[in-house]
Amino acid sequence: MKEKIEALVSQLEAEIKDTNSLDQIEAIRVKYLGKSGELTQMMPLIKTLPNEEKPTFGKWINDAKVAMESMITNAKNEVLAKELDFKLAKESIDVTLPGYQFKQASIHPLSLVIEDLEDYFIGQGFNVAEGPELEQDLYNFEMMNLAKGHPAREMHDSFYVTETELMRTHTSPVQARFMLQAAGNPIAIISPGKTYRRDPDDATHSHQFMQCEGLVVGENISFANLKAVLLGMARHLFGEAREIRLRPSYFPFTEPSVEVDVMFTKKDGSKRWIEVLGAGMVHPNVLKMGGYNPEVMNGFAFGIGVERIAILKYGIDDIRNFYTNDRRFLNQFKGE
Ligand code: FA5
Repeated sequence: MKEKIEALVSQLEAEIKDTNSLDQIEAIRVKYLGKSGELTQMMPLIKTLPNEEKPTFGKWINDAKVAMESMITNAKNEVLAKELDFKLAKESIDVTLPGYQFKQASIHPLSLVIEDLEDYFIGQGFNVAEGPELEQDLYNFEMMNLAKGHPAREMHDSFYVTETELMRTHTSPVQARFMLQAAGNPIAIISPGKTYRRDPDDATHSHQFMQCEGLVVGENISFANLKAVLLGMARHLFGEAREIRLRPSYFPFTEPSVEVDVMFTKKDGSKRWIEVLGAGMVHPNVLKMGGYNPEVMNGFAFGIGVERIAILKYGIDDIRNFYTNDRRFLNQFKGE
């Protein structure tokens, strides 16, 4: 009996030597120690033996079981160690390989224009202010001298979100917000940001575009001051010899109002005026609603179409290029 038990242990030892997977080891465990395993099947024999032989037989069986389990555990550990070595060898880093070339991104042309505008206006003593894109009718229209039912509201076809809130149709509401915040003190701010109108999308119009608002409030501000600031801006953006032209226009929040054209020379050498912004002297009603006495304080304001500037500066023929994230388009602005 003892020989038979020892033979089973030797048999398991021989079989387990050649294994190289956990599945094979498990199959061997089942073969010897499973419910109907070869060693397990010998255990009931104990009942058939005389009482004095039972302890010895029990010890043989138990020693064999312990030996088999220990061989199985060792074999499993060896396989796991081999698998780990294999994985580590596969994952090792070859430091002699060339490094990964990171693609350099470029700054978006609209951001370039905004940075350029900020450079100029901060140099002139302006601060940069911000306002929300989801705006109240109160700031977008009413405090801009466009009471409900004002016909000029038609010029801004709007995205209303609730009865009283809309996606701002221009950056001018920042004027109203900032006047209230400044509480009667002088102001010189610009405010670039996104604006939204229910305009059809085509080569020159988008339902979402960008503007840069400007507002100056103080004592004895003149139209000549407005013109000087805008001429300086055009020369900063487009070059020293650049001329601008002010054309009479109408905005409910400025009086008098102008549209400003910049002179451009086409490729064939011919020159033409191109409109880039609206501007004017702040309307007395707007000053009053903002908490200023128009007899004492006055000011000027302007609203620049950022895409319009980028189109002119970089010679772009379709406004939709700014929003479609085509890397062939965007890569052209590397290093600008
Ligand atoms: C205004 O929005 C005024 N708030 C500007 C202003 C501010 C005047 C302060 C006086 C004082 P206007 O609707 O003209 O004005 O828009 C200004 C500029 O935004 C335009 O010159 C144009 O360049 C740009 N713009 C208007 N609509 C669109 C559009 N759908 N897509 C792209 N650009 C647009």
